[in-house]
Amino acid sequence: MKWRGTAPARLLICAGFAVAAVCGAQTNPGPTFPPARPLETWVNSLHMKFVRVPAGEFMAGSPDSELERSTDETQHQVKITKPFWLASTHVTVGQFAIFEKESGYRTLAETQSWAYGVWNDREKKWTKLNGSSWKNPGFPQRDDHPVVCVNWHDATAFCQWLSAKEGRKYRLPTEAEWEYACRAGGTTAYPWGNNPDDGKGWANCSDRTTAGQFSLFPAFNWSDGYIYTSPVATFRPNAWGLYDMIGNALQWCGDWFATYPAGPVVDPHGPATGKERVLRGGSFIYGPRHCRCAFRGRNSPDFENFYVGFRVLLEGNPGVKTIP
Ligand SMILES: [Ca+2]
Repeated sequence: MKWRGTAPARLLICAGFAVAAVCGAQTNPGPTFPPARPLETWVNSLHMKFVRVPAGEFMAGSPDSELERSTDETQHQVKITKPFWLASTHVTVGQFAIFEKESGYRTLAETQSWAYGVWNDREKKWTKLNGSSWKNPGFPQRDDHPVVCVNWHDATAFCQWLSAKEGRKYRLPTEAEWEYACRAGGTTAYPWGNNPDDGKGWANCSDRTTAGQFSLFPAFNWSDGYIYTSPVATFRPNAWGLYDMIGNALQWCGDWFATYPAGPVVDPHGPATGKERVLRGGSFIYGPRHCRCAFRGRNSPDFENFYVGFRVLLEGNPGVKTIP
């Protein structure tokens, strides 16, 4: 996404490989909650759990009254005509490792030996962090953490590989599908309501745990116990049983970014061409503004950073295989 704001020197230190030593290890994961009653679920060959999301309608974007809203969030009605299956969590480090091992694929960060990871405050953009990739994002990760430092092409390649492997059609969700699933029938700014102070236990965002670490933007006024990524499904799921729709790592969507329409739309999937792909869901370095359900991030499809990951969507019926 694009950054607007100032970055203290502390952030730049923590973006480097000395992160763990400088900033300390992960701390207490915080409270746990029983999962919300899920809809119909299914598990694939990588042990990825999917939730069946029903067709329906919702209001995308944010009302003018929403605090911290951006002007690109024009509220409009969206109709989703077909049910789909959405992974209940991000793609994890362990799942991405299987992908690379079986396919031989290598991410752009690996082949070029760097990812974006150092914020240049003078030029207001991310710059190279040499040696950074999903295998070494600059902080400790386990196999059950969301994979990061993957760009849009890497995420799409994962979907294509998994589709061929299983004979099913996996892809990135559209921006509309993502927001529909994030809201899960709700209309509030956050999955927990409209008050950012009520989010404790719901998400891994920039919080009191990260105070002094990631302060490009104001942090939430609670502690979630994690400075960097957390194991997927650590925090409370939304009403449809989906974890980390807000927080942990940003999620690539399939669409090119474009201005929202003012009127109702059916199954929108973005323009045919563009310069930036959509990123949704906030991350562990974001505070109240960027962790709203309606917030729209975006960046070049070649962009990879230590707070960017993805989750996948399965089209159709998982019991019906397609011809590879
Ligand atoms: Ca956090």
